[in-house]
Amino acid sequence: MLFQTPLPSEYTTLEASDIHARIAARKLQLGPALCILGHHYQSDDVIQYADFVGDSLKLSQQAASRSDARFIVFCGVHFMAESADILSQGRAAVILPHMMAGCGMADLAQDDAVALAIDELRQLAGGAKIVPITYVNSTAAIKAITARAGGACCTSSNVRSVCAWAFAPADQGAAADKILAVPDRHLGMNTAVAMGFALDQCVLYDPALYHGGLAEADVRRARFILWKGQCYVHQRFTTRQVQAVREAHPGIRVMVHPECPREVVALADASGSTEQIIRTVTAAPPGSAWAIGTESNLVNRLAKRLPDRFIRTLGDTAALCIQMARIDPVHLLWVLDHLAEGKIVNQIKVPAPVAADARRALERMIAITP
Ligand code: CIZ
Ligand code: SF4
Repeated sequence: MLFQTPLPSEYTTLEASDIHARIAARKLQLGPALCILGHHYQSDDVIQYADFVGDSLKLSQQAASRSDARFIVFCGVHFMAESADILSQGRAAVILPHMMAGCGMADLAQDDAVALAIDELRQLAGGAKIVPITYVNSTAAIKAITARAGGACCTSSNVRSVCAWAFAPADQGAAADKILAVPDRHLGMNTAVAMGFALDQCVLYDPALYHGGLAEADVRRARFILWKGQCYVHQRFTTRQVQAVREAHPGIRVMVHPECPREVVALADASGSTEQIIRTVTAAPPGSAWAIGTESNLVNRLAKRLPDRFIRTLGDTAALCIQMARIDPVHLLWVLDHLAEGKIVNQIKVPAPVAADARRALERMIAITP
């Protein structure tokens, strides 16, 4: 976790209305040189200032296409700002308003541990080809390792196409015998099941254990080797909640994110990435009812935007990502004030050799995406 300089007291004592007025003034002053990106999991307090709202890939592509922007302020988490920096190739300075906005899941995979896992698994696999497929929720260093090992990145929208590419023969894909899915075991498992693989063709690699806790026979049997990582926000959704919401609201449709456990995805009516959830519920008829298993800021915003539908979160308590919540208006103001004075604080800059390889893993994914 990176260190965030505590804000001076002149910031921490500001009233919300002053913060709002000052951010609005800074946006006007900085004009087209400034581009503020807001991830779907950010609160409305922050989203109101975003020039673009989207998932991490869409936002990074937006960052890459804005040739007039010199400063990209990324209201999201660290790995997203890294991807924006990698894809914008030095055209703009990418800034994260709070340096401790990490990702609980990305933190569960360290680059040296992933490199070691690839070596170990290749030894245990007895000549079978293992290709890493890395969820974008990971450090740039792991994306770079992925490219060097012949793999690609994926998002929750395109994971199936990327895994199909991995298994395709060498003239169309990576000719993998096995995929190492990093770092989200649930996304990996849900994808394997959706592609028709059996549960016993999926094994868990625990980086805390020797050889990931796997014997040679486990690796030989497996088609999907799942890194033992997960998102605490999505992991908490349960099949009991799906049953309870159906009892309370007969006819309600349940849609969950594929970072949720397999049993929950299996019981839900549908699953999909943030963009797919928004698209599905927006296209649904007025009067329809939805229980959504993902971060609550997205669900609450969708409910506000579509008042003619009944939309609620799955479960009785809010599912909040505390790392996302570290980005707040006062930290946004603090970075904008510095920019207005010609100073850049909290810049996210991926070292050039890492960025070049990580870009290959991201570009491979973009080329595969239908
Ligand atoms: O890639 C993203 O933005 C995340 C974290 C989730 C999603 O489903 O879009
Ligand atoms: Fe990471 Fe989960 Fe937060 Fe997404 S919701 S940024 S996966 S901790």
